[in-house]
Amino acid sequence: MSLEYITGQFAIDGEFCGAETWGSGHINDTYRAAYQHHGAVIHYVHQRINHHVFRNPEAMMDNIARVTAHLKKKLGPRAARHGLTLVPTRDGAAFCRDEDGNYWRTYHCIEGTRSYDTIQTTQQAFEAARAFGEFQRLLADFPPPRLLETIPDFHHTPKRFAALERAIGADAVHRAVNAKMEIQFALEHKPLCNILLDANLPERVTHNDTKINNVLLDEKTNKAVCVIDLDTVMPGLALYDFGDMVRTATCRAAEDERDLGKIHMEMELFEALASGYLTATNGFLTPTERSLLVASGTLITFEIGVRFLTDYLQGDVYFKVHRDGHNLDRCRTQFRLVESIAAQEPEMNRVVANLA
Ligand code: ADP
Ligand code: GN1
Ligand code: MG
Repeated sequence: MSLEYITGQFAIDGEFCGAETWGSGHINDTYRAAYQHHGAVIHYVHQRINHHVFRNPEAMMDNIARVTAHLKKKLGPRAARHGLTLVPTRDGAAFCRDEDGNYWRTYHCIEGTRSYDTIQTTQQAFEAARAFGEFQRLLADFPPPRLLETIPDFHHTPKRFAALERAIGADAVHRAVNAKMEIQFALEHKPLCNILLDANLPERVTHNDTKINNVLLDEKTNKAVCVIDLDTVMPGLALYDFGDMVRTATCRAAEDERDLGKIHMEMELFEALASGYLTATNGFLTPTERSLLVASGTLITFEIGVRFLTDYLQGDVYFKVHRDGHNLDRCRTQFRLVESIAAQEPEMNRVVANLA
């Protein structure tokens, strides 16, 4: 089995004694493995990289190695718990390949933490946003060369929309008939696509996948400990990150909730989120970026909804699915959330103005 083979490849002292699947990401396969060393049990996180999604895993790992090294320098002694640490292979590389050609990497497991798939408290919203904001701040002086775009045009919403239009046109698996309302919603909201691109915002080093389960919180105190899932750290806009936080940390329902009555943007969670993000990014956000914080929430929620719908129409070729219609269910929650955010935009903007 691949996992057993790779446990021997990394520079880990100790004897492998078992692993469990870990987390609920839609792209990679993550395992938490236990090793015994001098009577103590030490955990490591092994990840099989989805190389259909990340077409250049070597370059992606080079990005991650550079980013984690930069964070380590900036964080100093705090780095062991507040930054991800890659475990090299026995040959000193950042990843290895198994007998099937899959790419694997390993991180130190950050103990005493957990991630949440859904937001539960205002404190969590504040903490997550503070951590992602701090992450951007620490990378504000990231030195050249420019990071590779691990997925080109990842948040280029007009191109995401064009991909949807092609999927509707092709209707490869004859599902368009099941998604008439969602297709109509998408087409009606097409003008949203250019909000951020038209604003001439500064390029920064950003995370690009700031959903709430991509930050580890302390199990006991709920304080943010570490930003994880660095595969899409690359040049981007600060608001891609804030937008995805609004998407995943202001609504208590799951991304794939079937009861759309549960999908609401909650002002209290938004206020905590904006407060956490502004606390950390005060020194560098421009007035234009600040003025588009709320709009970024609408946009990114729409964009991810468009991506789920595209994948549904293409036959579930990108995101992991666990039931029939899973991507359509996810698309529906996103589009409902777009409506909820859009309806509350004026009040959300007042909240931001008061915080500033
Ligand atoms: P994916 O790309 O599939 O989303 P992630 O890198 O987000 O994978 O990891 C999946 C889950 O594994 C996370 O949500 C988190 O709960 C857990 N995890 C990942 N890295 C670590 C780590 N270094 N220490 C502890 N838990 C981790
Ligand atoms: C994926 O890997 P994960 O589960 O953190 C996706 C994000 C989406 C998200 C939707 C590389 O994130 O872009 O916003 O699912 N990651 C990639 O839940 O496509
Ligand atoms: Mg993840």
